[in-house]
Amino acid sequence: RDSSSNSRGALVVLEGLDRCGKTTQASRLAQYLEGLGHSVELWRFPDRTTSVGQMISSYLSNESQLDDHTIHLLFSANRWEKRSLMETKLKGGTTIILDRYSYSGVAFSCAKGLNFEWCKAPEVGLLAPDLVLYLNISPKMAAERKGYGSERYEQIEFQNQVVEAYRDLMIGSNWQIVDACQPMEVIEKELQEIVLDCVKKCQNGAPLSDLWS
Ligand code: 2DT
Repeated sequence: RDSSSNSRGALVVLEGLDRCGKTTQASRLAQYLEGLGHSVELWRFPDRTTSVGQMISSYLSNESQLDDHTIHLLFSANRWEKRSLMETKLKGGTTIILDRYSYSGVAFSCAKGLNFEWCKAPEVGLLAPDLVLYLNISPKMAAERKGYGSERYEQIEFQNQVVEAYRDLMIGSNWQIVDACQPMEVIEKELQEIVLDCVKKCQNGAPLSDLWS
């Protein structure tokens, strides 16, 4: 692995609907990079281990009710509380594979009818990812997968709204769209190629930047 002083890790985000296969693919990606000798960590948002994360978790499992704006800001706070650690890790050469990020924050809150710009505002200044991978699946296909329907947002009409919001976020972006209905191994290979290329670019000193600023 390249350990020159200005070599940094990559921030790689996986996004998509519930049951699109993000979590599986994120952990496979991390294993793959580790196997190549890269320093890599697998993160996810919401990070349910913090006290903010525990409030989010109880909301998601319908154990508590919160105003839509309030939960939006909690999701955002949950990212802000990890920002400095994230920066330290990346600058120290560790690549972070991230299962959901600000885009989920905006997409899910917009799907409830909150204003797009209002939703983006608290995310400004978080670290911008080097790569966003969107695992593309229709709400109908996702709903047919095992384990669907146990949490608050896992309803097909709502997921249709989420897709619309993700589409707004994709406009003018350079997200990589991957067909999430392909066999798992095919998706895995496709992701490996894209991510490895990104990791190499970041090693060569591409600077970190901020989200939406
Ligand atoms: P998981 O099933 O992936 O743990 O996600 N969500 C997520 C939001 O509404 N806002 C956010 O900022 C984030 C990160 C997506 C739990 C659910 O929480 C939603 C699904």
